[in-house]
Amino acid sequence: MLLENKVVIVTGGSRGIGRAIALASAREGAHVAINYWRDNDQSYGKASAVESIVGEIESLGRRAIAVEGNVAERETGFELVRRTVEAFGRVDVLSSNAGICPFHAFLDMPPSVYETTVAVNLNGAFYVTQAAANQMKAQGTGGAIVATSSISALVGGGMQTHYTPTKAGVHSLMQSCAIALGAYGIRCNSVMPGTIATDLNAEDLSDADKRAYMEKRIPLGRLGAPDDVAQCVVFLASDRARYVTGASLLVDGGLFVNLQ
Ligand code: RM4
Repeated sequence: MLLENKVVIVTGGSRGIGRAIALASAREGAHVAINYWRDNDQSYGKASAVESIVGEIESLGRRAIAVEGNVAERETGFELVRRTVEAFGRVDVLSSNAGICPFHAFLDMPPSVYETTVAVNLNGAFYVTQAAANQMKAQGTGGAIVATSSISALVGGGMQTHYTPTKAGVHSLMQSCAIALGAYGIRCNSVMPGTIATDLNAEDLSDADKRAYMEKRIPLGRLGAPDDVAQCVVFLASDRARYVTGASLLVDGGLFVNLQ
């Protein structure tokens, strides 16, 4: 078990990549605190999504709590850590995963779309990392922070001018936190998912031509699955990555390197 009896916080943990991270962590022996935030996407029926992930983790013989909160608000991170410590006594791993990508053209993008994306993806990552790192420092036994950045930290997207800078920022945040927190034995790394089939991009990929274009560009010939990313997060969170900090790991099927 790579995370035996570790306590793992996952933001955005009820759906998509975050849900896979929560399950993969529990399968490796962790207890999990799942952050989630209501949204207008009723396809999951938020309560059912949250209840089902908690139930799946408990069926593995592990404990789980669900804590609602918008990571864009600074207090959410500190409340999430407080509730986690209240339930499990400590925090060993933070998966700073919550993020949104409302695809939108650049020239007519409303300020609200830009500002909300920055607030959730970048501000949220900063605040929850700060809260978890303070708890880890107080515990005195180190810890691991793994942020979900993106291939979009390295390359652009015409409909993602608001989103790609936030993913570049998350990547850079982990690099600087690795320096700031190394003295406390807290490792900070990021994963860079490529095109992973989740509800984040379901609408975008519902365009058959777009989906075929993306699949053709990926050397491994398929879109990623959430668990493809989760396995890499578990590795970076585990003691197998004990000498890895400030690093980033592309999880993209070869998409980034595929020029021709
Ligand atoms: C990723 C990448 C994918 C997109 C998701 C939403 O960073 O751009 O292609 O589907 O974001």
